[in-house]
Amino acid sequence: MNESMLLSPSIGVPPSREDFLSEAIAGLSQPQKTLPCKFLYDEEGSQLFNEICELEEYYPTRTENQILRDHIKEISTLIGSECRLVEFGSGTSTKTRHLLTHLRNVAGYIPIDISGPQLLASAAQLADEFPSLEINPLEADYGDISALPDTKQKPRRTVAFFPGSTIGNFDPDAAVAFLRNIASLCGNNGGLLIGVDRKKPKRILEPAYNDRKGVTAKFNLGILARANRELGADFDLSAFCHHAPYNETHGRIEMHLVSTRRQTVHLDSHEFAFEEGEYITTEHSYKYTLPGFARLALRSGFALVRSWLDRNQLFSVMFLRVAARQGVLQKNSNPLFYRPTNIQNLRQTGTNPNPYSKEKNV
Ligand code: AVI
Repeated sequence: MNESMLLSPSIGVPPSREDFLSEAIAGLSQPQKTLPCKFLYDEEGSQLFNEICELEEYYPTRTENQILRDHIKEISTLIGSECRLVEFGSGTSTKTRHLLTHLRNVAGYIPIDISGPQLLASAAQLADEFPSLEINPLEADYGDISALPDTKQKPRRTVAFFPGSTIGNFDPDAAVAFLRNIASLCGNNGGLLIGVDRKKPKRILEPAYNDRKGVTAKFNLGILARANRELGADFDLSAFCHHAPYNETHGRIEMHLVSTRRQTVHLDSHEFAFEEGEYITTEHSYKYTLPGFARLALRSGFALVRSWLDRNQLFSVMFLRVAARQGVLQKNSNPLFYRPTNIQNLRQTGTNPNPYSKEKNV
């Protein structure tokens, strides 16, 4: 492992046991009990999530991969050469390999992930595959990054990569705050390549989050096992079950852990009473229409440049640029991106008529 493969320690920090404890107590004390989804992703949770990505019912991963493969030339051209590529929530960096193979003269790759062991293992593997690439892994809660590590080669621009529709795991106002931070980290001339899951009927969405093999259930229940292990809580895992309905009003999948009986759970000096049927919300997964996401991006300081869909129009990949202040051309930014983006007139590829495209319920 070379010098550049050491985790950058000072820029972002992974959540500590104290963070988990205080956030769990705060979440379980609310009228609608919650546990923050970031705590689903410890080492075991990250591995289970990798298994979810392979499930037949879970279409986002393979669909996004297909879109990236189909449009890699155009995507690489839009990103351009000599970029510093920053991946938020890099996991196994599987999707990035394809991008790194096609991008020209990459100034450096910065994978950011909350799970240190997985981050280091995949960074080490990438370093073998791309020996001349500078890789600066950052173990951190990617929602909490205040600066990015420098690269030895001066980048022409910084482009963030946020695949997998993880943006859907933020409630919309939090998504705007998170994207605003990315826009400021990328700075003038920056870009964002992002995967966004689309609104579609329940009959497709719900099986994706309630798989027959029970992998998602195990993933969800894992947060209770982690609270027992790390915080000394006494959740009885056999008295909670996984349920993930689609809430059409909010346009989101909601992951619940439903108490199957009346019970009391102890955590630190706190007691949490559950009625039978009462649930803890562990994750939201918002789905977007194209104009709906373009509006959210605009609120966040990004303008949509281009979007791509798969042939069944299940998933979208979008390229956004950090927006110039109104009417002002930014110094040193790429003139290619001065075209104003009209969200009424979005360009997208995908030739099939969209079977779900009512596009009014954003
Ligand atoms: C990480 N994130 C995009 C996944 C999703 O689809 O919202 C997390 C997940 N939860 C259950 N299945 C997948």
